Amino acid sequence: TQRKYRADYQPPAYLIDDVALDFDIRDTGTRVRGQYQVRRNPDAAGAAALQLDGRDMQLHSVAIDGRALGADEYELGEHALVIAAPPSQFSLTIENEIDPEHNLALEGLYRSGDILCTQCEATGFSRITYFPDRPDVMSRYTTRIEADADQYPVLLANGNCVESGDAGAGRHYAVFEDPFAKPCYLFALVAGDLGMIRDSYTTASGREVDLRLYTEHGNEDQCDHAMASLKQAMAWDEDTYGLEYDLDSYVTVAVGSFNMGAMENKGLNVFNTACIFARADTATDGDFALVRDVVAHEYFHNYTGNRVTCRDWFQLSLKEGLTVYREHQFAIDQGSPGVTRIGQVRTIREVQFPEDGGPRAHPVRPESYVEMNNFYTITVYEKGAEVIRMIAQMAGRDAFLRAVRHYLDKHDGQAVTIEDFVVAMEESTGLDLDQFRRWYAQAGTPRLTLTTEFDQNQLRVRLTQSTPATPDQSEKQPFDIPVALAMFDAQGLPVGEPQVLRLNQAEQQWQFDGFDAQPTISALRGFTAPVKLDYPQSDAELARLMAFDSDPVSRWDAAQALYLNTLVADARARGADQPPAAAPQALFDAIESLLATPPDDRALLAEMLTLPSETRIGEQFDATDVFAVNGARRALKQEIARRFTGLFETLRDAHAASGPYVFDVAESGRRRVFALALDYLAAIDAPGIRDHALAVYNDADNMTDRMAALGALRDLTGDARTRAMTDFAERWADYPLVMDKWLRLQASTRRDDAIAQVRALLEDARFDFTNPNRVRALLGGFARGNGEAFHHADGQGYQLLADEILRLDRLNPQLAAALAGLLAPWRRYASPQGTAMREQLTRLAASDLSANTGEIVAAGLA
Ligand code: HT7
Ligand code: ZN
Repeated sequence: TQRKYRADYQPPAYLIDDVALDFDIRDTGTRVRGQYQVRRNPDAAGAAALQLDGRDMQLHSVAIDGRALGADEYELGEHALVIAAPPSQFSLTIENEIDPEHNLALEGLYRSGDILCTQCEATGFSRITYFPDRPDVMSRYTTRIEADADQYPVLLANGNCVESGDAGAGRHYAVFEDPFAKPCYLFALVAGDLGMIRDSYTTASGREVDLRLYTEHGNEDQCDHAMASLKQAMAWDEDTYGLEYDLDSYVTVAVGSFNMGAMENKGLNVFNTACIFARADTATDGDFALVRDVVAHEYFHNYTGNRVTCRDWFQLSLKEGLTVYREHQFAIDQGSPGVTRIGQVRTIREVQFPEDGGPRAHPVRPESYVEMNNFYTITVYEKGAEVIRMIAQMAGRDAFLRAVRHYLDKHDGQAVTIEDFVVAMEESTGLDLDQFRRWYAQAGTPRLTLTTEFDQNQLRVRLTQSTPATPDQSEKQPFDIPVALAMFDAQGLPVGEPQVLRLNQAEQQWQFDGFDAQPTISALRGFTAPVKLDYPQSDAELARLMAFDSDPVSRWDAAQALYLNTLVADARARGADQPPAAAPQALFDAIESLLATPPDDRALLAEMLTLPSETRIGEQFDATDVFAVNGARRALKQEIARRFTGLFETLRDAHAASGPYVFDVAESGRRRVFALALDYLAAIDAPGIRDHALAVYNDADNMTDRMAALGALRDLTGDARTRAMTDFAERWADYPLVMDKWLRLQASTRRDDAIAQVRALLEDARFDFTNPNRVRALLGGFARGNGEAFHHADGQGYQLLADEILRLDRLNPQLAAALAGLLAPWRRYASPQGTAMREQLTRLAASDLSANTGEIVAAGLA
């Protein structure tokens, strides 16, 4: 396996304008016949060999302009077929055979239950046929599928069905034409016996689009929310960007075995059922929001990704950063903008910052990779979206929307680079993004410090920035960073206008005049840049901002900072075997006044009462002492619960369900507060809480309240817990996605024999090692959700994970590599944990690993 470098990009030697694919699906294997119209690329210099990528398949024949080539006329390797000097224009025919029934990597053509489906991004097409598997080769596709009519009554591929009929011997066929040229990673094929729901959408210009959503029979009643979300997304893209859908049909297929959330294949999206199914009794509010946002995300790709695509995979954030940004704006427009943004900020801080500070740190536009599948990262996606958000902020909303239109018009039908995008932004908005481009090139999270001086009615604000070294990048240049700032007086009234300071040097100073008294500063409001801000504020100042900052994100942030002050001090004390540090009265006073005058947005109240996660607390240390951090967080939670028991009971009762389930901002906000109150009461095993939670579990008409009850009961031993968990497992035995919730609960329960419990579940019939959703629920639920067992000093948690990574790597390297990512940042953990994690990485490194897992393990040990 070779490392690929961005700097080595060469245009393809040959272009393929038209592709005709013929799939003959049989129980024994699938025969693929591809006919390609190939021509020399006039823009390519140098060698004229035609490289066709391909692996894990059997080649039958190769022909040029109808003449079969002898084996000495091409070179067949493990990963490619090379024709040394073909004509400058010709028709190439390739016949090969693939084996979808035994494809557990879930790339290329594979089986998921009753469905045969494809996953081609990033390089899965080269598991289907020999082809230049790179996004800058764009072709028009015609696809013919033939299969048994009973076993596969539904046949689908990209574009419009132009012909279908009987193929004799109980078989049938269908032919599809996609009028848009596309890269092969957007190719899709589905065959199966499927149920379907159908709707239609009339575009702004009056075209009718046929909307169909397929899934295995019996699940149709879990698909309505996804369909409604699709129509919302279509309308939003028209209203916001003036973008109308461009084909006559938009087809979605939900499959149970899928490595990621969903795939935006042109006109034929394939989804993980976890990102489609949502019914009140089976899915939580969080699931409903996830489905809505992923459906919208894949739809938005139709322009940002499909109509304008990436030149090479180093440019992945071109489509993903922009599409995540569009998804974020869409989600914000669905209601509760503050709380939606808080969720986005939390993801950056709790997932992206650790990646950016660990062994796998890489720029939004990476410079090199071994296995592209390892680079579908939170940095490329979410930091990429934050970078776009900064451009949008600097340009202003309307100018930004116009600039995106300019980019899409200018590059329609092309495969382009992030640089092309930035140039289009500059051309349209007039912004100078010269220095700003460093956000794409430099890895690592900038650290800002803010200090103030107040003297004779004048406030001086000084900001500094520095970015720690990351693998392969020791020296960092200053970033161009927008830092929003507002000031408040002691009564909470704004002083002056909010400002956006632009920090673009290592150190800068600003002066503000005309103050009667020193104001309280609200800095980095709304999280204007993905940076860590070091601005020590007193508990009193934070309590003030928490009470009256006009920006909900900053109110929440002030609450988080207030909690963090205590949690960090306490974790530090515990880590040094000193007596625990007590929380200040200011913190309890702030909670009291929050409960006395809560914000109207109930979800915001819940957010403000939620303590920073263990990960966020751990991020404040160079090396985390997991037990000290967990201990500090648990102690503060219990202290708050003890002091406000009565108020939490009142809160719980005032926010209990009073009617049938509805998924909207008000109702889901109410349910969040209800769950939060249960959680606090359970933290101290408050009198009556077990029976109360069991009653909630029994009476709920929806999964959100049921999960709130189970979450509260999870760590409370006793009859109520056993009864609820047993009932849950029996009631939902036939719903794999619901059973994933159960697996997660089991794996994350605090108990002395947690590891034995996980090992037993790995053998349980309800678990399936070949299904990524099950694996993520059980092993992800354990490693991420059960800190004390996973990080137990005896290292058994790490050993369990490494055992399973080794087993999984032989079946599904993509998934195994993702799990290996949990061990890679061992340096971030204090010993003995850090050393024990490294031992398991070393053990993995000594094994015969896939390129995927090998790359992650090597990065961890570098
Ligand atoms: N563009 C899609 C990425 C994706 C993917 C990548 C690697 C392997 C499997 C995959 N499934 C989907 C998803 C998206 O960002 O919309
Ligand atoms: Zn995407």
